[in-house]
Parts: sequence; structure tokens; C-alpha cells
Amino acid sequence: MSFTAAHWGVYEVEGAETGRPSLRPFSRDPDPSPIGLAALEAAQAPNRVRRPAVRLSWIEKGWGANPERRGVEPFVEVSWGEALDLVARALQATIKDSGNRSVFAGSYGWSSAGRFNHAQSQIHRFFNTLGGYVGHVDSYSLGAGNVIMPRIAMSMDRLIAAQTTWDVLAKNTELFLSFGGVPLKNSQISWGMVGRHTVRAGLRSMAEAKVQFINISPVRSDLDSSVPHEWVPIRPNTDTALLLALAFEVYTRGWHDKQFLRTHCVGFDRFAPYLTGEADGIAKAPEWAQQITGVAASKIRELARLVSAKRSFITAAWSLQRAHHGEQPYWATVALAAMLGQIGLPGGGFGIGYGAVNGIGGTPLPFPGPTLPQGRNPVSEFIPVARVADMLEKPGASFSYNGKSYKYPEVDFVYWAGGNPFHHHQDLNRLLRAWRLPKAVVVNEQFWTATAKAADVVFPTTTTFERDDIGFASKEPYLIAMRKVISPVGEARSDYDIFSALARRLGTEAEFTEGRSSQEWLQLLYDRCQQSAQNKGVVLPPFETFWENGVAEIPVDESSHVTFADFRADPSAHPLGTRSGKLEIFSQDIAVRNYPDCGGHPMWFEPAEWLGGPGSQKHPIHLLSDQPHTRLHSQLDHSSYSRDNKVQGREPAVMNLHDAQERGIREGDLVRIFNDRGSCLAGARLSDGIARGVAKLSTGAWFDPESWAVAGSLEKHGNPNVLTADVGASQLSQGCAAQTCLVQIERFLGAVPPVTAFMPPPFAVRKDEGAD
Ligand SMILES: Nc1nc2c(c(=O)[nH]1)N[C@H]1C(S)=C(S)[C@@H](COP(=O)(O)OP(=O)(O)OC[C@H]3O[C@@H](n4cnc5c(=O)[nH]c(N)nc54)[C@H](O)[C@@H]3O)O[C@H]1N2
Ligand SMILES: Nc1nc2c(c(=O)[nH]1)N[C@H]1C(S)=C(S)[C@@H](COP(=O)(O)OP(=O)(O)OC[C@H]3O[C@@H](n4cnc5c(=O)[nH]c(N)nc54)[C@H](O)[C@@H]3O)O[C@H]1N2
Ligand SMILES: [Mo]
Repeated sequence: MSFTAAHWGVYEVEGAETGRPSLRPFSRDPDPSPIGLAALEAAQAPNRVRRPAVRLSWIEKGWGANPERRGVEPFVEVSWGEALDLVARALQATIKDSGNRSVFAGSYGWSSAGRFNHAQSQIHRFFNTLGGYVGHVDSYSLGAGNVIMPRIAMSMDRLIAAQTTWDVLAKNTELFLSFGGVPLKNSQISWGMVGRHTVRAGLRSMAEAKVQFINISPVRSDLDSSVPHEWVPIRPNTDTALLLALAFEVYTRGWHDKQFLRTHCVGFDRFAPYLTGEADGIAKAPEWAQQITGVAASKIRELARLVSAKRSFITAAWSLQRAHHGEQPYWATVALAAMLGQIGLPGGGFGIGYGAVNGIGGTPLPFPGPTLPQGRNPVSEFIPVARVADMLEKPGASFSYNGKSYKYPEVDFVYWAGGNPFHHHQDLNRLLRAWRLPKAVVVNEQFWTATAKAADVVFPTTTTFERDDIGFASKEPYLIAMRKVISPVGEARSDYDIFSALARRLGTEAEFTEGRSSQEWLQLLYDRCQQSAQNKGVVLPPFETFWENGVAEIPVDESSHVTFADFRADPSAHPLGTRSGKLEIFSQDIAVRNYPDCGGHPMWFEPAEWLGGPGSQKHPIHLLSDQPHTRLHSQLDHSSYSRDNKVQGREPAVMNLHDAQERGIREGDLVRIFNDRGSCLAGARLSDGIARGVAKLSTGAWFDPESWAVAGSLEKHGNPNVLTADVGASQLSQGCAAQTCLVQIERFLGAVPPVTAFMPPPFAVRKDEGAD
């Protein structure tokens, strides 16, 4: 038996030696995820990229030709030597003409598990040895959160590492008030690996301790039905208004903790007049919030009473900040928790993103895992990650980010490895137009994803099953020897081998590889990790033993942790990283920017699109595009497990029963979802567990337009990003705002087009075929 690891779990491999391998869940995982069981079969699917492929115009006319034909033209399969030479030439010419600042290799994406073959590290290291690249900051996950939280409380990284542990919540919390729930579907996943799924057990221990759960969300199942809870449906993107009304009630009833606000916070005096309406003439009273949120004023009063009377823990899902003005719900959460004065007490205060990924509420290991050094990037130009289409469309234009002003770089060359922008980006019809502007697009991919189909050159890349690696994640008690399970499919090579071969042609091989084979790198990375573990008193076996055994158990710190406990105990000895060292209910640094969409304290701003806004006349359904329960983003969408969940081959769109009835839509019908940005087909799934006026189409169905030639044609498969808006959360963070999206839905009565998402693109044979 050997082992393999993925972002969704560790798996035991039987029969690799006999050439008939099969996977089964890791026996030490108490709650394994079914997502990965179909992954080995999916790795050998007909839509693998099998040989290096070049878009026809580049073969016929040379590199840079006809960028507007990306996604339309057939590919020509060529030898590795020819494809590598071509890309090396194109890169060299681009860098010579316009410098490294014209190469975008931000290359956002989850890639695969395995610490050495981590595509981001590989591509960044490659470009750093070559003089640098335009990179990105922040993530699609936490664009607004990453920018606002360090200014007002604590950086998201530190918070994720140090959130209050489940045992403390079970023992001390009386009321768990959650915005967006603790979705078990999402906790199947964690960056790098999951060896031990703990969220279900965490929730259960709290339920057994009779913690009162309240789930404020448009979707009931955001808290598991096995946990007794009350569901309070809310209009999407209006949580800030509800939080403000709770703060209003707490303040006007005098239930706030004046002492804590004085000793541990700054700026409550600026916030209070906004709550009462003294500042702007609008009292943020429960009746005001009822109009906005759809939650009854009486319910809001009851919640305010409960949250003040009990040891209360308030949580907000990451999805809340993936929205227009996404800073506000987090800031309002912090402000309300500060007013209640329970921050730093066991089981009280606030938490962010419980259940967003597996490890939240666990303790990180005291040493870093095996990490491929990326080197230093000499290019200073960057973009906030979700501004990629802006960058391509508006070179030289200025943008603001985190309080400063910058200019978009002039990018000629885009290189992507380990991500799928034609899944993850918003307004894909706009992206498609922007994508056709630079001179070159090169992609390392395993599968014929939409991103690969829209490239000039695609290098076929191995999956984790086809290479050796080391599995590690910072909160997991195991290191996993991920042994190769099958031979590379087609002519696939690892990202390391691809970049090594390019580096050879560009004269940087020695710097990139340091003369090491993959196996030598694995050993080195492991040895370094072993050393840093030892420095922290953790003994790991020597590499050979680890590789032989397949699993090295790491003793994890199971001790309890309370976020902000030390800060609470002594704020001057343990100041926060904020400007004042305290919790900032008012931020002078933000206020002085005078942004129209983010002020000095938490505020209610109407989102660009929401159910209470003018756009809801024409597009009366708020579309949530949440994380899919049957896959990771777009990864494994072609697996049998993901496909079994589809409706007539399309992504299911969960609709409220009454909304469906009004439109003559029945369970299993094909529907067309549309707005002014695009339209897609999906399969109706009706539910009474989703709020009126809300529909949910999970992300990750592979982009599959009826025509690649015209941006904006009907998308056949159910990719919500043809509908979402490509706008930043605010001038402050520029975060991804995918959850702010209005649509209309109708029964689809036209001729049903076939799904072609999982088919390879057309190939052409060139006239001089055989020249390889
Ligand atoms: N509408 C909407 N859009 C969203 C979101 C949302 O909530 N709503 N969520 C956003 C979020 S939070 C995220 S994190 C992003 C995720 O966006 P991505 O991270 O881009 O999504 P993945 O599907 O994981 O894409 C990874 C790609 O890398 C490829 N790959 C895997 N392993 C390797 C490897 O070893 N080498 C190479 N070269 N390629 C590899 C896979 O085949 C796949 O195509 O999506 C964002 N998009
Ligand atoms: N199975 C699986 N798990 C995943 C992923 C995956 O692709 N598949 N992706 C991982 C990644 S990269 C990330 S970043 C995390 C993301 O973690 P989240 O951002 O928390 O995930 P989402 O599923 O987008 O949102 C969680 C829930 O929030 C609710 N919600 C949406 N909008 C609102 C709102 O305005 N108000 C309230 N109160 N609730 C709202 C939705 O009902 C949704 O089910 O998930 C991770 N986990
Ligand atoms: Mo994410």
C-alpha cells in the first residue's frame, strides 16, 4: 500500500505495482470526503492534454499572430522540443523588447497538493530566476478581508492560525450566531491537504454541549441539519445592515461594555452617532434593517437581547466579504463584538470563516512544512488578484489599492500554471475579450479546460498521480509520501520539468534547478523541514524511513486557544498590529482617503446589485455562486462524482419553490439564467431551504459557450461567472465581489445544445506534418 494526498483528503493506494491501482479513504481520517475517490479515473479521462499543443496561427505565421483568434482556432500538436523552443523565443523577445514587467505570471490558482510540485512556487521561482514578473496580491478567497482585517483587528493569516478552538467553543459558548453558517460542504477542503476532517466533530461537540445555534443565511443548509439550529433567512449582501441594527439596539439599551470600548478599542465615539442617526439622519434601528434585510424587526430585537445576555460567539463566512463593500460585514462584526465586550473571553467574541476550510479552529504546527524557495521578484508592478481583466484592458490606467494609487502594467505575455481563470474570474465574457489583447498566452495544464482552450501554447502537465511528492498542510498531523501511482498520461511532464527545459533554453537552468533532480529536491525540502521541526522539539524520521512508511505522524498541539486572550488580558503588553494597537471601530487611515465606497467606520452601502435596489425590477433573483460540494472549484468537474450531481448534464441551480412555481419551472427542468452580462443554462433543483428571490449556482462548471467567436453567447453548462460582475469590492481592497449579482431565470424551451465542456478542442494537422 502507498499513499497520495489532495486538497480534499489523503487516500490509500492499493495495487499500484500491478498497474491496476485503486484509491480508498485514509483509514485514520474520521470523516473522509468522497470527492477524491473518482480522481484517479478522472486523471485518465479523454480530456487530458496529451501532447504540447500550439494554436494554428502561431504555427503558420509565427508567435504573436492573431491573438483575437484565441479559443476559436484549432490546435496543432507538436513535439516538446518545438513547443519549448517557440515559447522560449517568445519570452526572450518579449523581455528584450519590453522588460519583465510586461510578463504576467501572477497565475492565481489552487493547483494540486504536493509541496514540491506546487505550480505557484514553480512558476514564480522560474520567473524570478529570469528577472521577475508582474504578480498579484491577495486572493479570490479573501480580497476584502485581507485588506480590512489587519487595519481593524488582526491579519487574516494570523486570525486563521489563531482562532478559538472547537473545545473552547463547546465548553463556553452559549450562543453561536453565524452569518453564512459553517458549511460542511466547504470544510471537506484545505490548502495543501486534509488528513483529518474535524469540522463535523467540532459542530457535534458543540451541539452535544447544547450550544444554541442561529444561522443567518439565505441558505438553510449552511448549517448542517444534524445540528439543531434556527434558520433566519436574510437577503444576500445585507448582513451589514442587520449587524448595525444589532449594534443600535445594544447601544440604545445601554448593553454595551463601556469599559472594554475604552480600554481595548478606538473610535466608538465616531461610530455611535452613525448608529443613532445623529450623523446622517438615519437611525440604524431594527425597523430600518427590516426594510433592507427582510428580517423582522422583532427578530432583530430578540437577537440583540440574546447576544447581549449570553456568552456569544459571532461568526461570518468568507462569502460575506466576496461582495460589493465586502469590508463592511467584517468591520460591523468586529464592532458589534467589541461593543459586547466578550472578545478574548473563552467562547465569546467573533470568528471568521469557521468551516470555510477544514483547519479553522485548529492549531497550526510550530514549524513550516517543506517549501520550494521562490526567490525574489525584482519587478514591483502587481495587481490586486481580481483586477486581471482591468489590467489587460487598461494598461497604464491608475487604480487604488489599500490606500495607495498604482498603475496597471503593460502586459504582453501571460503565463498561467495551476489556475483556471476561465472558471474563477467574474464576467467571463469580458475576460474573453480582454484575454485576446496580449501577444502571448501560455498555459501548463493537465486537462483541456477553457483556459487551456483559450491559450496559444499548452504544455501537458502531470497530475499528482504521475509524480512523487510530499503532502503537508499546516494544521494536519501528518506528512505524506505521495508516491507516483501511474505513469504520465500521454507526454505529460511536471511543471518542474517544463520550467527546467525552458530555463535551459533561456540560460537560467543552473539557477532554477540548482543542479537537482525532482527526487533530490524532495529529499532536500524534507530534510529542511525535519531540521526546522527539530528546532521546535519535534522529531521526524529520516527521509528514507518516511518514504518507505508513507506516513509520518506529527504530534499536533491539541491545547485550547482563545483568540485575543492575551490582548484582552493586557492590551499594552500585547498590542494588535493595527495603527493604534487596539481594535479600530474607527480608522483614521481609511477615513482620510475619502473613498466613496469605504469610510472611517462600518457603514451600510447599497451594493451595486441587490434585491432592494432598482436593478431588481429587471433581474429579480439574487444569484449566489458558492463553493461546490462535489469538487474543488473547477477541479474534478469532469469526474463521475461531480457529473452524477448534474441535471441534464448541467450544473444544478437551486431555486426557491415559489420562485420556480411563479415561472412555471419544475424540478429537473432546464433553465436559462441571464442578465445584461451573459446567460447560461442550468438544471433546476427546487428547495424550501433557500430564501425567496435567491438562487444558488455553485462555481466550477467548466465554461462552455455556444460559440467561442462571439463573447457573450449562451453558456451551455452552468458557469455562474458569465453572470457575475467584474468590479472590486471597493477602492480600498479591490476584492472579488462575485456574490453581488442579480439575474432573471426562465424555463428554457429552445433546442437543447449539447455540453461540450469536457471535449478537447479541434486539432489541425499542418501541411508539413512529420517535421518533428
Ligand atoms: N462566481 C464565483 N467565482 C469564484 C468564487 C466564488 O465564490 N464565486 N470563488 C473564488 C475563489 S475563493 C477561488 S480560490 C477561485 C479558485 O480558482 P482556481 O484556483 O483557478 O480554480 P481551480 O479549479 O482549482 O483551478 C486549478 C487549475 O489548475 C490545474 N492544475 C491542478 N494541478 C496542477 C498542476 O500541478 N500543475 C498545473 N500546471 N496545473 C494544475 C487544474 O486542472 C485546474 O484547471 O475561484 C474564485 N471564483
Ligand atoms: N467542497 C468545496 N469546498 C471548498 C471549496 C470548493 O471549491 N469546494 N473552495 C474552498 C475555497 S477556495 C474557499 S475560499 C472557501 C470559501 O468559503 P466561503 O466563502 O465561506 O464559501 P461559499 O460556499 O462561497 O459561501 C458559504 C455560504 O455563504 C452563504 N452566503 C453567500 N452570500 C451570503 C450573504 O450575503 N450573507 C450570508 N449571511 N450568507 C451568504 C451561502 O449560502 C454559502 O453557502 O471554501 C473552500 N472550500
Ligand atoms: Mo478560495
